[in-house]
Amino acid sequence: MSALGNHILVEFSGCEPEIMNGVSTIENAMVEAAESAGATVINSTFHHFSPYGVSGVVVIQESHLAIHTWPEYGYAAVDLFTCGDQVDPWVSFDFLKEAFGAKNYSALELKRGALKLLDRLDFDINSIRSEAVGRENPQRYTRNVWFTDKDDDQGLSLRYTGDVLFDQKTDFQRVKILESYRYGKMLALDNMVMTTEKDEFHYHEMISHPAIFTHGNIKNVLVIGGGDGGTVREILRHEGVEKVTMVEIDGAVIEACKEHLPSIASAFGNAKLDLHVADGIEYVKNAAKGSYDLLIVDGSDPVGPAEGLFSTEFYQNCYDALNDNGILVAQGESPKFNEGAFTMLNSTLKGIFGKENVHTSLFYVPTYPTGMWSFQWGVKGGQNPFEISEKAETIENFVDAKGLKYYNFHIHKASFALPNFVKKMLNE
Ligand code: SPD
Repeated sequence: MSALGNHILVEFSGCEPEIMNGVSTIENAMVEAAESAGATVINSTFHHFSPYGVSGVVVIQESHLAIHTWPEYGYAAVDLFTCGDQVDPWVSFDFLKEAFGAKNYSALELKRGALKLLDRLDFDINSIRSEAVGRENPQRYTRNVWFTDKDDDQGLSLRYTGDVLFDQKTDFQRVKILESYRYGKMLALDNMVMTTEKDEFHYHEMISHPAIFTHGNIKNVLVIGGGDGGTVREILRHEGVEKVTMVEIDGAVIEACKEHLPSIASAFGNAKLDLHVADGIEYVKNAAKGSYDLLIVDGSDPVGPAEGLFSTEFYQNCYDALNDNGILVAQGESPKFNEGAFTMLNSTLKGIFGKENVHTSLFYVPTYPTGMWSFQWGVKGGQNPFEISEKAETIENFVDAKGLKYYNFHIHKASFALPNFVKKMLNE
């Protein structure tokens, strides 16, 4: 042995940009590359940068493996540093070349700690080792992988296990199910959080019960989107509801949630549910006029397949599909995260339903960026969501009987009270 360590500086290029931007794929590959060379992994930490790029390091008992990627160039700069003669960094090199699908590569090998230049010091390594045995961390290594839902300036990050339970690029979007430490399993579409096991009830109770109680006699419901199933689960808690038609554009979302989020996707077998995997925008366009008591738009954010769910034409068709007492509830974005979409939807609805017939409810969703989210309503029969005092007892009985965790009579009223800055944004 002529040196303490062997250090290879690697250039991988011609790699798939998608792979170069996948923080968990890269972390898994780096950990496996270390293990395949016979290294002992101590810890790994990986970070995804906005808008793209990954950096990370795997600390091994025999030194480290590190990486920095530039997906926009299909390029990764990789450092493979091992010491001793039991671990060969070239094994890790071969593994990563395959894992990243690198079309081109080069490597510079350096010997570190040339023994010719070092003097061995005299100290008792054996007693130091035996003392250290008692201090060993029973956990071999921990992973530090984060998922971030973000725009250019702000975001919400959740640490997750690093394992992706479902990952499919469909004709419409990238559908993923991950397991976060704090919020349980989570559905993400195009890397935006849609719902999580631990806080889904905030959203699903507030998208459904306030409108059902405000109306008082909902029988026929149309849900556009809502592929995770949480919205139809809540609607179907109401015995008076006779039929729910749900139109979700992406069948993969339904299947992924049935398999991995069964507590949310629990109503897909309900006999009152008429489920269509189809384009909701087209469905509403062709719906018979005056058919529905309640129309809920449970779409994702206004990018990708949900962009059309924020258009004037779509909401005019929703208006037409509602009967004279019908209520529309639309996923209304955030006044703190998507100010543009939030205000534009509000003015679109006011243009169609009339200023007095549009109401905004605010509620908290800890796993959506900024935590502050909205539903925006258009009412055709002049119902006022504030005027429900005589239904207080009915609501509280329902809340108790069904074990609701977010919605109650006071939350109903409070959610329509808007902070001054929001009123100003909406010219109210
Ligand atoms: N950024 C999140 C927007 C909310 C989208 N809908 C969530 C689906 C829950 N059923």
